[in-house]
Amino acid sequence: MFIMDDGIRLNIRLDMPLQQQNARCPMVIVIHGFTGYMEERHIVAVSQTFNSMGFSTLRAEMYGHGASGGKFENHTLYKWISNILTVIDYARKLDFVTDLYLCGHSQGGLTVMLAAAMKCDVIKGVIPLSPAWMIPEEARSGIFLGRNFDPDHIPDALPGWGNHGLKDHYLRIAQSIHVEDAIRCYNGPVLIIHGDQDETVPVEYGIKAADMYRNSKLVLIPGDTHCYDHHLDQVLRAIRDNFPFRTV
Ligand code: FER
Repeated sequence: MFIMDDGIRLNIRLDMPLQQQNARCPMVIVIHGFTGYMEERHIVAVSQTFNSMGFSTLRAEMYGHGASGGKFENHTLYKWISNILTVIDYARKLDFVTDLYLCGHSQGGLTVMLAAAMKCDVIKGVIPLSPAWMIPEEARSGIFLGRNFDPDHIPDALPGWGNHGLKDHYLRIAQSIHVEDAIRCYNGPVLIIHGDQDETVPVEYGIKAADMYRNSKLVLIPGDTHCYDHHLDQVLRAIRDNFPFRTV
């Protein structure tokens, strides 16, 4: 199913709770990471876990990803922010939805951290999974996908870096984002889950974010990687046991 964000179609998928008690239920919006999509193993598993807990889920694919519109090379964090704000407004207008939560993995985790601050009046809790909130800081210091560049002279294209060429706008926009401000602005419950062998987003970022949020809980998954190759079951259990911070 598609919704539009200012001319860009966004691919979304609604799943209802497995055993619905009432006509109305809470909802979790679930966002994939950089190069990700809604059918990734860990995104599906997390979404199904929420469904088993009595939540509806709305998985959404962001600009340049999955079946949504836009080219990968043109995606930026501002476009993703615009997309998720549109998804949030769509979810709010569904008449069966009670409380609204955000969950995102990696770059999607960063996106939900930023969006929660912007929509702190409507978002009841946030679950950032291995959130890639070092992206803006690294963009300012000249690191992108583990490689160095001159942060004061960003090349027009970021060529030959895997299959994932990106326009310079990605980094220029990333440089302008200050995640600490968003962390300070959100007072609701924040459950952060992070594998301590994450090869993409150092676990220190999960630890630091949990420390900075006013109302947070951190669950580290010993031995696990960025996409939970070894202990996805522990990630799902952490969600079940600690959902901010058990409301249903
Ligand atoms: C980066 C490091 C990590 C980066 C993106 C990521 C675009 C995100 C990874 C993910 O979402 O899985 O330097 O730059």
